[in-house]
Amino acid sequence: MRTVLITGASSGIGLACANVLAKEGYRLLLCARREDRLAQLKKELLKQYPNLDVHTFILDVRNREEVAEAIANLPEEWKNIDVLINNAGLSQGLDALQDGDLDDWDRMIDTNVKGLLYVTKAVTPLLKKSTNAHIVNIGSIAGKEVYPNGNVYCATKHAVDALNKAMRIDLLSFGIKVTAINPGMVETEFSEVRFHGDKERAKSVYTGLTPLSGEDIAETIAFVLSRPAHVNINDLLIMPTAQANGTIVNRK
Ligand code: NDP
Ligand code: 8X3
Repeated sequence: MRTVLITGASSGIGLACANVLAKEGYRLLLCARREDRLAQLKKELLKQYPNLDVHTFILDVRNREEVAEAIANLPEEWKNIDVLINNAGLSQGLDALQDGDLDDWDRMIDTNVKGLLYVTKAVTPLLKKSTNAHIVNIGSIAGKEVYPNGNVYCATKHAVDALNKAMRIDLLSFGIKVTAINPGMVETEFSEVRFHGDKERAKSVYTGLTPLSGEDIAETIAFVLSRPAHVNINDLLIMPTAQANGTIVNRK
């Protein structure tokens, strides 16, 4: 039975991955900053899958000491990680570069780039021991294109794109698979976080179209993880049918 560590499991894509991979029979290591959300998720998962092996812990991926300690202090039976899903991430603000907020920039760079690196560095020694190791990095269409006012968020996701390629090179000799999943619009808490809690503005992002759901992405990840040992899917770009690219959307 494979063990998967999912960062940012308290919401959206990460939470959907927890649900889908629980159904697939994985052992789940789930982390995020919001303890109450993780506790609730664990309760719901165990209600649905009473035999599920699940362990949750609080983690702010921006804190390098916290990341190293959290992984080092995992209970012994949770140190056999096979799959890492680098999902924790966020966008903050949607302003022209000259109007951008420096704190928003720091939060995005610290979470999406540095956090992903800290977690990967801490978990890699455990992945090296697995005979079936896989890292899935959640990038974005924003890592493939730059759209108006996307500036720093796009830069962080371009960095994820580069790191995904770098990991595939550097970890090749250990047999660790590395996959980038790059979604377009997925309706999660993402836009609410981007717009600093403005629910109306967040909702308007998805008006007049059917966006992707967290489950759509989670099911794709389950497929990627289920390929035979000799097959790796390097990079996937997944969009709602109504979205052509980062800027062109067909709203009805
Ligand atoms: P959500 O806001 O619903 O979920 C984000 C998750 O990341 C939450 O569980 C949050 O948990 C966690 N997180 C944020 N900051 C930190 C931190 N410092 N330390 C640990 N965990 C953190 O958004 P999504 O599910 O949509 O986002 C997941 C990933 O998907 C992100 O990397 C995002 O960039 C990417 N993505 C999203 C798209 C979309 O349209 N929604 C499209 C393309 C990519 P908590 O707050 O409890 O810490
Ligand atoms: C999230 C999707 O289009 O806002 O990465 O960049 S988008």
